[in-house]
This record gives sequence, structure tokens and C-alpha cells, in this order.
Amino acid sequence: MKCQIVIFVLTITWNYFASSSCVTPLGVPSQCISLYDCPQLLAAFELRPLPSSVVRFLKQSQCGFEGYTPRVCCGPLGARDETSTTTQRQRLTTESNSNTVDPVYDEDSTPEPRNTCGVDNNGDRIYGGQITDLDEFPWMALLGYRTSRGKISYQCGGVLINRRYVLTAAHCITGAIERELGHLVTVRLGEYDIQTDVDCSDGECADPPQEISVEAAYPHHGYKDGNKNRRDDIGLVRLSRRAKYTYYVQPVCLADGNSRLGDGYDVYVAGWGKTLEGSNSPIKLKLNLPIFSKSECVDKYRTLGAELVEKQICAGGANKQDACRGDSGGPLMRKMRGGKWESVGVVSFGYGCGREGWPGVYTSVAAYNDWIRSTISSTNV
Ligand code: 4AZ
Repeated sequence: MKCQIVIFVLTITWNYFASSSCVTPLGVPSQCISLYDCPQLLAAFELRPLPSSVVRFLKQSQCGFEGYTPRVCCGPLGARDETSTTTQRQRLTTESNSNTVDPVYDEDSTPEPRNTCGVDNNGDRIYGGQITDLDEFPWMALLGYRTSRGKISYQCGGVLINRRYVLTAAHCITGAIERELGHLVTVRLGEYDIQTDVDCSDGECADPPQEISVEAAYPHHGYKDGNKNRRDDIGLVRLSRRAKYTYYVQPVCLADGNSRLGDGYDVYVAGWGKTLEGSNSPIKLKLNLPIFSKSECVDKYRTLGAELVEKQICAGGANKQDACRGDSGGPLMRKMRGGKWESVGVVSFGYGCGREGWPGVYTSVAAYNDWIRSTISSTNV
């Protein structure tokens, strides 16, 4: 009898594990099955040479063993690559099929849907200080400006929100930055260390960054250069071609009305901005900050003649813990329940950097969610 119970329990357990549900590294719900029953991932082993990003993806897909056979959370491989999307809804902007004109994709007309945005495969590492891991925050973008000397200078940040649009600050697109630095001409995606061509960390190397020229930039109409409170400091950059989603290039989710952010709530800011050493960081950095009381923040900034509005968020306020010059346009982010990331704010301004009691000011993404959607849908033509 005892033996029968044991066998019964084992059978149930076996059936349970034989096909348990799981979530793929790209955040797609799926089943944990034998590698040999998953043609998508099995096909990856045919790649020669096997890229390190694919190896990592396969490792992340593993969800156990069946004897000596690995089980995988079966789904599309790493990059939801362009070949699989070519059969999807596709319409052309022009009557011709010329190679010089990129097709316009309907899915570029909206931010990335909730089921596919905000997937950061990272999260199983111990971080050294504030340096991010190679594959952390794969939606981070660096904005490049052509200087009067003809060089490209990377000075602002942004986030990829679908294959064609980067969200940033209005002051990174228009106004003083253009006069003082130059015209925004390029966006770099999948970057980690701006000093090296191929970025490696712990024996893993990232794909080279994707450098995509800027087709158009749309600062919010309400933004006025020189306005002390920097209201409506938000803008969109349209890329001249679609970014390719890879392990190192992914879109972030956008906060909406449901994203509640109380005082003290834990958020992150990331970028390549100025550090305590005084110059911009060559490596992507991150910083954990608390949301700062909005009413206290309003009172503080009022003393400087800046009337903050509803659509702004304050975060930080601790000594030497802040975003700074060069981080502008980059995201304030939070990890949602379920592990995906959404952008809740855009780095806008502050009273210097890292002054005790002086939080940084961020444009609220939730407050401009409708503006982002309508701007994308009307410009993706
Ligand atoms: C800037 O100049 C800047 N401490 C960005 C953020 C902050 C200050 C300055 C917040 O881009």
C-alpha cells in the first residue's frame, strides 16, 4: 500500500514536471519541455560560430533536466528577429518598393505592448557598485550630437520604446543643447562602454552597438527653453530605420495611470552622465533612489523660483546620490510585479547634482502616456 502511494505521488510529480508552465527569457508564457521537442531552440545549435548571446539565452531558457536532456522554456530564440516579422502586418509608405525607403510597420505606431516590453534578462548577478551588467537595461539609448568640429558627442540618454522611437527629454532635442553642443544626429543602442568597440564582461561579449541616424525629433510643444520649471520636458526621437531587437537591445514598458508611485518607493536611474569624478562615465551606470515627497520638493524648488507642476516627479535627495549632467533624457525606472521594467520618469533637471535634500526632477511618463501614443501614431507615416 505504502509503495502504491509512493508510485502514485511520483506519477503525479512526473506529470507535473513533464510539462510545467514557465516564462521564456523574453517574457513569453510557455511550457517547460525537452529541448528535442523545441525546434526553435534546437535550431540555435546549428549556428556556427555559436554567438555568446545565444549561449546565454539558451542557458536562461533551461528549466531543468529530463535524464541527461535539458528541458527548456520553449519560445522564440533571443532576438525576435526581423525574419519572423516580415510576414506580419506590413504596409509601405510609398507606392514603390524601393530599397531606399523603409517600410512603415503598424506596430511602430504604438509603444511596445505590455507582454513584450521591459524584459531585462539580467537579474541573476551580484553587481559591483553602481556599474550595470553588460545586458542590464537593454532599452538604454545614447544620443549623439554633431559638434561644430564635426565630431559626434554623446551627451543625453533615452529609452527605446519600440523599434522606431526613443523617448527622451525635450531639452535633449531642442534649445540650448543645439546652440551649445550641436544638432542631434544619431542614436546608439546596445551600448555599454563607449570606449571599447566590443564590450565584454565576465567572459561574455555583447554584440556591437546599433548606431542609427535620427530621422526626426519631436519635443513636446509645451516645452520652452529657459523655462525655470522645465515643464513638458519630454520628447520623441524617430530613428531612420528599425532597431533590431537582440539580447542587448530591447524596448522598455511605459508607465501609465495604473503605475502608483508613493513616497520612498524604490526606483532606478541609469546613464552615462557625470560622476563624482567630474567627467561623464564611459560605462553605463545605475543608481537606486527613493521617490521624494512631492510637496516638499515643490517647496524646495519654489525657493529657487521654479514652480513644479503635477506632471513632474522628484526622486533622490541624498548626498552624492543623483543623476547629473549627461544623464538627461534617460529613464527613472521601476521593476514591476512579475519582474518586467517600466520607465516612470525622464531625467529633466535639478539644483546641481547630489546635494543633500535636493532631489532630482523627472518628467512623469504616466502623465504623458497619451501624448507619447498620439505623437508616435501620427508621425509613423
Ligand atoms: C543635467 O544637466 C542634469 N541632479 C540632469 C539631472 C540633474 C542635474 C543636471 C539632477 O543634465
